[in-house]
Amino acid sequence: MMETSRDGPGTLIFKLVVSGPFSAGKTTLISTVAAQSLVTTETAVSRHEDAGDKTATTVGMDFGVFVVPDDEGDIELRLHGTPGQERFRFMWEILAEGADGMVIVVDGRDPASWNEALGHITVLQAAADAPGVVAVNWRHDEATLQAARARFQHTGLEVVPCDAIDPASVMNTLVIVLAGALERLEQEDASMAGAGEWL
Ligand SMILES: Nc1nc2c(ncn2[C@@H]2O[C@H](COP(=O)(O)OP(=O)(O)O)[C@@H](O)[C@H]2O)c(=O)[nH]1
Ligand SMILES: [Mg+2]
Repeated sequence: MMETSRDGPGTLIFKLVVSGPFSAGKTTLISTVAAQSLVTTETAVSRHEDAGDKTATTVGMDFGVFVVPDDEGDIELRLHGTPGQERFRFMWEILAEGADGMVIVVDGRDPASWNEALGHITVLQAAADAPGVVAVNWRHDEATLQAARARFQHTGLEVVPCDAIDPASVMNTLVIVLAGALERLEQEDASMAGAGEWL
């Protein structure tokens, strides 16, 4: 059941989960479009973690709101970023509950990490029947996108190129997810209307 709701006159609210492997660009993607509202739990990377040159990591979650102006009232996308590491799996399930859409961020330079992304998708799709995309960050030339499409095809998620640091690119990605979520909403409205006839 969708948790989407009109919050007073005008604003339509969607819950989107942003997931994907460690360092793929989740926090970056959210902060690119939701910097003003960003709540993040970045902390120094502990020495036990293989972090490369990354100096901060997410231990909890990121949260940010991106508002899409719409003729019929604003559409508010509430972006919930999950911590990437497997030990935070329980958080993925909590954050996915009631989600209207998902964005799986992957590193196009590192196909080996896509298996981990597939694991995230399995957990998220079990927790929430929601549309979404695989956003290929960093490198997304045609060959990379083709490889990603082959790897993620069975998930039903659309594979899209995305630059997590580029607002226009992130907005494009979010609009694709939003379109899927709106389509679901219309389908549910239609089936609700059908159910109403029983009353
Ligand atoms: N140049 C560039 N840097 C990026 C991009 N996406 C992420 N980064 C950087 O890569 C590092 C890891 O990204 P982050 O968003 O923290 O990954 P997360 O673990 O998935 O949240 C950070 O230092 C980011 O600033 C991108 O599209 N372009
Ligand atoms: Mg992060």
